Amino acid sequence: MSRGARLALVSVLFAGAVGLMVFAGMSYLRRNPPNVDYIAGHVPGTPVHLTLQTVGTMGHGAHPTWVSYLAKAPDGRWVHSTLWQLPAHTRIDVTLYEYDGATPLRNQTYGRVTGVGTSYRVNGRRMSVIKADSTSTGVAHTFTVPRMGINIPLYAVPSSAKNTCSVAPCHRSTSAHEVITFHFNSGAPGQYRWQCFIPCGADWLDGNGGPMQTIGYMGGFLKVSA
Ligand SMILES: [Cu+2]
Repeated sequence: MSRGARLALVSVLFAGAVGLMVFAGMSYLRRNPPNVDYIAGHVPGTPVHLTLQTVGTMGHGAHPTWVSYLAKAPDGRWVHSTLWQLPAHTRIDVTLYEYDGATPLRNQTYGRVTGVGTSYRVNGRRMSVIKADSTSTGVAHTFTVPRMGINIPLYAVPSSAKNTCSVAPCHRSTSAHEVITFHFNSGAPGQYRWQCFIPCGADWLDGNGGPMQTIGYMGGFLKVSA
């Protein structure tokens, strides 16, 4: 084989290897959690019940130590996903079971309830702001949808709680939790980014890496369509 032919062969093999690596990387990045569908079976004009939970550690899967959201699908299964398909112009009644402890607020703004009128309740009690002036109680996470002007601080389980949950999905009957309820209108069709704004990615730079940057854990999309 001539020198030129060998060079060409090596180039082709190298390009092939690079292509494979790029493909593998892209398919890794494309690997999204499943959509949770609240549109199929929805009766127009009736509210959608969106039941969520936040956990301090997933306890299994790709990242067992990460904090996470989970959603209860209409069939009652807990799904590890933050991509939720919602019908447009519909009242969304949210019940969120919060199982995690507090992370100090870096900005008191995220302790304020906005965008859901006076509907916000913690364990049935109406509140409009959660002050996180100590590390024993306060805010665990937020549910924030910037384009809708929604910020929901999630009241934390106190650090004195004994029966804390470490493996998701957590259960109300066995683990310490807070119940947060509110409602909002899904509005016009669109993809609405939502995320937690408490830097809860422990062990990452400023708490903003890992679960804070990964769809399926501390952020996702409200996929609103007609
Ligand atoms: Cu969080």
